[in-house]
Amino acid sequence: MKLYYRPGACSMAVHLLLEDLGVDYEAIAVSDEVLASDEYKKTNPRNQVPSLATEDGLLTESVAIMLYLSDQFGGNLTPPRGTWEHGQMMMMLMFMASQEHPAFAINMRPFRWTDEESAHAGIKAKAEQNWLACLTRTNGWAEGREWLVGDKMTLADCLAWVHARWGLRCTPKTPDGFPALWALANRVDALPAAQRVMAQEGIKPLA
Ligand SMILES: N[C@@H](CCC(=O)N[C@@H](CS)C(=O)NCC(=O)O)C(=O)O
Repeated sequence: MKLYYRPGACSMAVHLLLEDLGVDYEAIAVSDEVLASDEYKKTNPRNQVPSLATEDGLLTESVAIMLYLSDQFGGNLTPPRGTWEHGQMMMMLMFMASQEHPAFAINMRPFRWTDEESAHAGIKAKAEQNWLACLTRTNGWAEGREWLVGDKMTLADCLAWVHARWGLRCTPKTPDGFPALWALANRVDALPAAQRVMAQEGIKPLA
């Protein structure tokens, strides 16, 4: 399998799962140039990461890739299907992927939502408000617990780790504004699998 990634992007959650599973894979860093190319559209039609190339074909969408890998290889990061814990994990993953992530993306690149330059600052500000509201919800889930779901780490923690790091680029930053989420991110960061992922991606550990 090949994982197409960019350092610190949402692909890092998939990368962490691959390392945790201990399966055979190759991680391919996608440069700015390759990401923008027509050729790369064959790997990801939206010119984004992650994409996972498998023997059966290509998969995109971080949550779909993580669930596919968990179904294929098992591992310890997914509660059994049909349990309350699985439902909770899915709720959190879908929330982070469909609401939290877009809020951050719109804040970072308002020019993708309008060509009207005068509107960019307003869109940016509103998106940051939305992002912070989303982090408030995620932080609430993390309060008073070691992991987001039940008493074990799940895929939800993998994605929360990545988003908590993105929150270092907004105000208030994650450590000050969202301490429970930050503590969770630090717990994930300290895991040997996460340390290996960061070493491969050239990302600085939090501590
Ligand atoms: N819904 C997609 C979102 C993918 C996405 O937005 N990827 C970002 C990195 S986190 C990306 O490739 N950004 C580069 C770009 O859009 O130019 C998923 O969860 O996989």
